[in-house]
Amino acid sequence: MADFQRAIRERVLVLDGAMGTMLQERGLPAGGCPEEMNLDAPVVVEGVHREYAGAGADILVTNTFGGSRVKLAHYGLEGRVAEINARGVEIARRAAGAERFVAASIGPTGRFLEPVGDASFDEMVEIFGEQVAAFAGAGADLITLETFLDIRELRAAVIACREFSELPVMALMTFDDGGRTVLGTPPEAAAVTLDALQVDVLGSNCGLGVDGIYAILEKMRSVTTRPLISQANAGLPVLKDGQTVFPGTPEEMTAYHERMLALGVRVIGGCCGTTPAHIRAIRQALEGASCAWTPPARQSFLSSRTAVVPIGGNAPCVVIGERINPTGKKAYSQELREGKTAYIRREAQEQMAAGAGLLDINCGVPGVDEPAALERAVFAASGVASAPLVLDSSDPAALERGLKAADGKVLINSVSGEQKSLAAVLPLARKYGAAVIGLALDETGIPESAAGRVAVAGKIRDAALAAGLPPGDLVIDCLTLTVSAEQLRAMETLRALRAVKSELGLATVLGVSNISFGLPCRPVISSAFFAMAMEAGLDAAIINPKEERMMDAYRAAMVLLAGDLRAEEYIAHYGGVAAAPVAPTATGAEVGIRERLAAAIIEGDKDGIVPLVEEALGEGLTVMAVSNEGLLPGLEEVGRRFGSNQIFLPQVMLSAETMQTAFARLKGEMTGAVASLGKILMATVEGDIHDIGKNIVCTLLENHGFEVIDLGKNVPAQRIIEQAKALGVDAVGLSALMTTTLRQMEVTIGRLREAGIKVFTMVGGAVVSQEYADSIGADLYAADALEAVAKVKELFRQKAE
Ligand code: B12
Repeated sequence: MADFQRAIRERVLVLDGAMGTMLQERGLPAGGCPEEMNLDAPVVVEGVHREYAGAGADILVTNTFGGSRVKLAHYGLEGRVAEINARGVEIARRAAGAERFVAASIGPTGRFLEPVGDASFDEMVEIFGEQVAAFAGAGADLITLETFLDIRELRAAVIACREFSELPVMALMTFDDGGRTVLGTPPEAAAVTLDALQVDVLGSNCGLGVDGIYAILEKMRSVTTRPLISQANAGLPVLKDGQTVFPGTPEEMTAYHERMLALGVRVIGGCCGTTPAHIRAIRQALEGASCAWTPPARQSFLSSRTAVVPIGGNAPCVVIGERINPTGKKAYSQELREGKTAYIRREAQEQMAAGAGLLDINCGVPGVDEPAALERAVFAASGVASAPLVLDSSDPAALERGLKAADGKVLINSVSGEQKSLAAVLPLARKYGAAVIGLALDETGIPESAAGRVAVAGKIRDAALAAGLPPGDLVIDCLTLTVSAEQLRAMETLRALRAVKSELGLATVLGVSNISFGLPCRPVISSAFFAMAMEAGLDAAIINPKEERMMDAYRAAMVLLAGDLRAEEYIAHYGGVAAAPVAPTATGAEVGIRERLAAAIIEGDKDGIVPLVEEALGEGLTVMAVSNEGLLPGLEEVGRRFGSNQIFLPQVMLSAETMQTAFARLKGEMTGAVASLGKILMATVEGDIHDIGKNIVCTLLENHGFEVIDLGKNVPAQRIIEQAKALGVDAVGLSALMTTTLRQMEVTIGRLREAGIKVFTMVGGAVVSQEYADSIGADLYAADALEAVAKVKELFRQKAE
């Protein structure tokens, strides 16, 4: 184990190339299970490893990428996880001998985590843990987590590696040519999160050629000091005579070598399309190259799934929005009791719009299950806001649940100098890769003098270092006392703050507004204190960013302290206006019900949508008005934001589920006619999982007296033919939403004809047009559900005549 860590410090290691394509060339049938060959054809797998060893690879990667029980279940092999993964390590070890490293590979499961999917974080850790335990038992040297798209799934995999082994870990994500993972994570956010989990090497594989991977690693390097890994494809795949071909030559793989080495890339290998020839070229290019590298200076960051925020060090002071806290907020407290999240989502967005860089989340209300509430709150806030989160709780169980729910590196609020607190909170920060706020108080209370508070801060720092946290991830709160009660001691806080920075070199945070408690016009005092604290070096301020005076002080101090270079933010905010007030945000009562329905779809407010639909119906809106004037415009906006990269797949999925929930409720309002006008089979075609539009068409057809059999989504042509025949339907309706799945309509209609099944065929979906419908011989096309009903009725009427 120590060997690998020493080796990457001393030299640059060559990792091997693609496995799957090599196995296919050696007899793995298309659609076969590569990992099963560890049992059935170990000699073939070993042969591939030997070729890579012969080409000069220092690290051989096991044939276990799809070895989780979720992936193996596709082949009925879920009961053989331990065996398949252990064999994978043993085979690689035979080829590697003692002088090469064996890296045991884990890929994603393909399942989505809650709240988008149904897998829990703990379940994911357990699934990956099965593979990890097998690797450790079989003598792997390290684990490589590859091709991950979801940063939270990767967090679970890293934690499984730590829980079930002591092996070093490399963690790699796959980015598309827009520079983000499919789930919206940019390289910087991935790197901050993985760095905090203290993986040994991090980087990127697959998806891009060597130039694209270099650009990704450059971004990662801007936020991490850890060794990097590059595992590029052999160029970007192209279709040639119906076959996928990787055009990158072995020489092209080495084009970025010098720059890679200068960047601190310590492991270089290949992904899809690379062969032993590519690995040999990489090895040769490294001969004689200077492999010396000194890690850059460390700056601390926090991250969400889509963004990073620097904290401490050279970074400007960041605002932590304090409004998601039930203290003194009846409406939010009530929501927490009812398990709702509308307040959290609204405040998350409004505070960010007002200038918060981080969002504090507190769910502590008596009688509320705080761990469950914090998890819900993290999901809700992460769904609508890109700001990294500050988990605010004194209950370690709640903190742990929130840490599992978070996508990135959060800030824990807080640990104190009390032994019990240090013992409970610091291990959580280390395990889940979080930074921590340390309160300068201990068993004896808040020390009166600045020196006393600095001493407690020192104690917390020592405990954090002993727990394995980097000092940059500790942010000390010197505690704001109330000036009206202890006027002579107010400045003691700022003296402590300066000393914590200069003597201990730690970052600082303050709950600023406490200074003015008990005085009239509190923002006058609070904002002055805020500016003074910023001058003393404050790194983060917990405030209400919707309080104008506080943000005025913040923006002004940022200019004066050169945190806002060229006063850009200041000018953008105040330019042209003497002092532009923050527009009061519209409350629920001021916005029309149609807009609120649309907003609920955009935000993915699954809990809130049914009461809103009911409110709309109560106001006298028809079912069609709720749908066409409220819900659908919301979904259209979701589509626009998705198309322009403002939101990403998890948010679209939440919006889609919210839409389905709304329609399930609306369905209850429609009382269908009794007699059946005809029998219609509906399906979304194979390869396409969009079914919202098809479901609406089904509901309206039923409501207008048709008997509808809904086969669901992603339905193969064969099943549609079988069911149409077996059920003796009058019509078959097909839906498709993607250009890539359109052709399945033609295939299905062609097969219906070949099978001699005489039914009306109808087609629809955003990409379908009348022209296309005509070209494939469909009997009917409709642009929306209402038109579909009208046209189907007309068609059936003509048939009856
Ligand atoms: C919601 C959504 C999703 C949800 C779907 C959830 C669900 N249960 O349906 C999720 C998140 C799962 C999703 C996934 C993906 N999506 Co999507 N998604 C959308 C989105 C935002 C809205 C689609 C929608 O529901 N519209 C509202 C409904 C009511 O409209 P409609 O389906 O057209 O239906 C109406 C009519 O067409 C008609 N109609 C529909 N069917 C039928 C059938 C018949 C017989 C008749 C007569 C009429 C009819 O009546 C309906 C009601 O009025 C669109 C963007 C957009 N603006 O369309 C992208 C969009 C369709 N998705 C897209 C993509 C690329 C994907 C993914 C590949 C993303 C990815 N990178 O992984 C995956 C696809 C996975 C797969 N294999 O299918 C692209 C497709 C691009 C293209 N032209 O090929 C779009 C256009 C977004 C974009 N701009 O890039 N997506």
